[in-house]
Order: sequence, then C-alpha cells, then structure tokens
Amino acid sequence: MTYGELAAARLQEIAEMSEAGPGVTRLPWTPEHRRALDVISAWMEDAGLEVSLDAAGTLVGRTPAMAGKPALLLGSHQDSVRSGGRFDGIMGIAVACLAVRRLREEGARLPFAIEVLAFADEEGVRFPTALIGPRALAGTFDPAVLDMQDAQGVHVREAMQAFGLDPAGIPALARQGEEVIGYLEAHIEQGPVLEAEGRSLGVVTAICGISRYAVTFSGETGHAGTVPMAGRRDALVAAARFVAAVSDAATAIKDCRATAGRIEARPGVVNAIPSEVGLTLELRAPSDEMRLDFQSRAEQLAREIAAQAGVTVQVEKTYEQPAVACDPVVTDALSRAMAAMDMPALAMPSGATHDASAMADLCPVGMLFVRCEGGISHRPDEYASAEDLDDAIRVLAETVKNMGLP
Ligand code: HGY
Ligand code: MN
Ligand code: MN
Ligand code: MN
Repeated sequence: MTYGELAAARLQEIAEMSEAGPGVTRLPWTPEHRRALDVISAWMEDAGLEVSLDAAGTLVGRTPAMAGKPALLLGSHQDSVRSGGRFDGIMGIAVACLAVRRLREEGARLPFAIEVLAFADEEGVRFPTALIGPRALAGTFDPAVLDMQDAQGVHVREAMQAFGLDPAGIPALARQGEEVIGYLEAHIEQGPVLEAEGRSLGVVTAICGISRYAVTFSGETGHAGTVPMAGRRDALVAAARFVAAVSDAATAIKDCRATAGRIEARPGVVNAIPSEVGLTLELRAPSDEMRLDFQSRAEQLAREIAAQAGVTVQVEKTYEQPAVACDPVVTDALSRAMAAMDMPALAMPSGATHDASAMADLCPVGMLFVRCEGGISHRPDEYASAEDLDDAIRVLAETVKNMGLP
C-alpha cells in the first residue's frame, strides 16, 4: 500500500466521524470532533509523535526528545462545513502525519522539532467566529469570541468546557516567534486550476482576504396591485440591482470574488411590496489593496443604487480577515521539493482562506495545494486521488528536509 493509498483509506475512515446525513458534518467541540481526535491521535502515534490536546482543542503531535528546539509546524483543520467533503482540512492532517512517518522511516535527521496540528475550527460554521486554535498560537486570540453562541444558544466557552477544555488556558498557548520556524499546510485546492493545468500539486503564493457585511435596504411596503410602479420604494428591487452590480464589478477584476450568500425580504408576502431587505455580502481579493479598493466600490454602489430606488441603505461590516502573502523561503522550499521530483511548481493564489491565514501572524507560512476533481469542494463529492495524495506526502516530506538546509 502506498502512502497515498493509506492516506485515502484513513480519510475514508475518519469521514464516518460525522453527524448523520449526506457528506461530512464535523463541527468543533462536538461528539464527532471527539471521535475524530481518537483517530487522529492514532495517526500521530503511528508517525512516532507525542500527542497532547491544548486548551483550544488543538491536537498537537510533536517529535519526541526535541525539548527546547524550535519547531516546524504542519497541519490543518479537523472540522468541516455541513454536508462537506472528505478532504477539506482533514486531508492536510493525514498528509502531514504520513510525511512525518516517511521522514522517520528514511531516518531523516532534522535540526528542528516537527509538530503536526489538528485545529478544531477553521470553517466558522457552528459559531460566527473561526480560527481560535491558530489565533491562540499566534497570540491574536480575542477572548470576546468565547461569548459567541451557536444556533442552539450554546456559548463557545460552554462548548469548550463540555469538551473538557479550560478556555482560561488559551492565552498561555501563544508561541514566541523564535520557537517556530514556519507553518506548512497541505490542502485540497477547492478550485479547478490544477485539474485544468493537468498538475497534481500547486504552490500557494497568497491567501485571499475577506470582508463580510450585513446590508439592509429600507423602502416602503404597499399593496402589490394598487400601488403604481412609478414612485414605488421597493427594497427588494434595490437589493437585486445591488447584488447584480457588485457581482459584475467583481467579475471585471481578476481573482476578486463577491457573494451575497443570504437574503431575506420583509414583510415577505406575495402581494405586498418589500419594505425591508437584509442580505449578507462577502468580498474576497488576493491582496488587501485590492480588497480595500473593492470595499469602497461596493459601498458606493449601495449608496447610488439606494438613492436611485428612493430607499435607504445601511452597510455594516461584520467580519474582516486580511490577505496573507506566503513566505518566499517556504514557497521556495516547496518549489525545490517539487522540482526534485520533476513536478514543475504551479504558483497560484488561494480564493479560500485557511488556518495559515491566522498562522501568518506568528511565523512564515506556505501552502501546498492538491488537485481537486472538478474543483468541487464543500460538497459530499469532493475528491482527491490516492496518487495525488502520494505526491503531496512525498513533496511535503522533501520540503521539510529543505527547510532544514542551511
Ligand atoms: O471560507 C473559506 O474560504 C474557508 O473554506 N473557511
Ligand atoms: Mn479548509
Ligand atoms: Mn472549507
Ligand atoms: Mn449559554
């Protein structure tokens, strides 16, 4: 069995650690997360790592007998979206464990420790926050998120305590820069580029930044039959024009994305003009300069379109995550590892965000993308082949050795 086939089998097994229903639903600090930790612990022990669980619920596997040595960090997130795929996040943990096992079997001698990290919550699906694990290590954790609640009214703090964790210990998890050499994450591409280029792996150059908004258009309701079209103050007409205009603006800018994921019209009845519409808007761009420009453009469009429709608009920013440039030393180590295996490195930005987005506040980061069949992700039919997983394990192991070269 190749390393790739073993990774594929392990990912098939851990996909069962899920709520019932299509695909994988494994949210942080839940019974499914607990069952997954038992499996990931076995992966880490199989790689010769010493396993511990930190106060944020990150499972840490560290090479033994390297106390006091700086560490190269590998890993990704164990959680999924609802009805997600078998690869997003968890594949990076499986690939990292097998890369460490490969290095151990080769008898590789490294001047640093290795830690494989299985972060609890990257997706931000259960709670309106994310990345608690990496932010704890980077010292950027905001304790206010412990008071956020899930759809059942459970606070983050309560969920962690019920999981056997003490959130009060999170601030002490912050690593000092000199303890960490860098962070390397293997992740399914979640897009169509590698497949279109006929490549199994890609080297990530930058991870997009995100701006999220709650946008509310307010007009005037009235009888759908008696109020003339001229002079209506229809909030949904304004909202529809806005969504189309922002989408067109994003389409005109390479690598920019704009998505209105949720919309709600009130009073929401078939024969009354909508007086109020609330929608979410998410903007993404591979650099903060582009993101901030696009933010201004979107806010201007909201004002102009509201004025033309005779309604008012409120644009409230609800979340922001800066764009991250991957570190040239790490991306060079990845590219050299691929070149050593006759795999020309395809450099590409990431439209998805990752744990590496938060780890960049602690140390140099790099990411290795793995081909994703049909570019499909956040869906049960997400798929990466055992052959591509095998390439990823070999390249990750080679990259770790490159990071140890003077
Ligand atoms: O939203 C994202 O890009 C990530 O999958 N959480
Ligand atoms: Mn992910
Ligand atoms: Mn995801
Ligand atoms: Mn509560």
